[in-house]
Amino acid sequence: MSSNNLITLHRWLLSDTHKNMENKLEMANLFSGIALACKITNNAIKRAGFESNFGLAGITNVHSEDVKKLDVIANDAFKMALKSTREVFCMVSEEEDSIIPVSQSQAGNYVVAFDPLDGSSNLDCNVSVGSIFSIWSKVSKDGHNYSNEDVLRKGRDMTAAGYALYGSATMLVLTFGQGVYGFTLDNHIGEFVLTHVEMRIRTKGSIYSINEGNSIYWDKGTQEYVKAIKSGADGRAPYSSRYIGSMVSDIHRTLLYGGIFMYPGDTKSPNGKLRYLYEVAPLSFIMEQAAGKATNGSSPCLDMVPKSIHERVPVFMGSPACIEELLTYQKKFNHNLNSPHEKDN
Ligand code: AFP
Repeated sequence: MSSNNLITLHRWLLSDTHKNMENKLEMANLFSGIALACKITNNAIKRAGFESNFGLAGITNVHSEDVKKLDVIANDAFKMALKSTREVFCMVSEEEDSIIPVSQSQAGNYVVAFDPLDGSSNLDCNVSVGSIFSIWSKVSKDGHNYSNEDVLRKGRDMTAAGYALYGSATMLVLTFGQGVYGFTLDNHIGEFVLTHVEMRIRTKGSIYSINEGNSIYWDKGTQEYVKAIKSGADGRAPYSSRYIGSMVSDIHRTLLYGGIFMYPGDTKSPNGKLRYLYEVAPLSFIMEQAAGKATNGSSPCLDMVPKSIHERVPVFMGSPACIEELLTYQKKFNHNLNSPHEKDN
């Protein structure tokens, strides 16, 4: 290791970097739980081939998707590690139908929504996957009883958010609303170490990321925008296409190299595929904190309030100039469409 300024996640959380951060100790504790869950998940993924943990668990989840064995392991790891911090009031997981309670003796002040293993259809072929989480302060004043009000939250009211990327290296990228920081897991010492300080996305980029297999179903604005950027309209060089199909990986690349990630609504799925509380909202928070933009096509994603815990929303995020240009196409060609959020989920 060459750095002479070795800062672990734990030391960074307790440092003076975030002078205005309220409840620093609670956050440090909560993040030690998240880091633990990410390390357990990382280890399970890397060892899956030896421990027969690739493949299906034999059940489907609330979204009617086949659950993988590793989905179950990651979900259990997040629930256990978060509960044991005693900072969590209640949780929402991509893998579970309803709000997950925390017993009164273990309960704290924060609501955590997470996708324990996002992109899990990529697992069996060793393509990068991730975990995503968002954290809000609880709203309920009524002792231990949580309500929908605690979890159906506006993205902009988030306290913190982040993701783990299980790629060629494992990273934890997070924000408390004071910039974006990235930590890389040093497997030799088992610690996340600060490697990316104040991450910022490029103003412009020339990579687009979208599942083009759905292009015949897209709205006209998205179709015309993608046609323009890939054909070199207005004299520019055509954009490159990159799509992994794991949101964390596609967003991480977009954050580092610039460009645009899109999962629009379409005629098959009017609100797209991605879920607000534990995919779109936390990654929008990261994107805005890195000086990027995230929109549902008509308003910033962070200004939305979901109506249900697994609500899906269309999303376009990335370099600000790319998002601005996309919005001009949306405005020009989609003038007859309702706001995507208004459509039935
Ligand atoms: P899985 O967890 O089922 O692999 O879904 C991954 C995901 O939710 C998100 O990570 C991707 O960006 C998106 O779905 C990919 O969806 P398509 O396969 O429809 O392109």
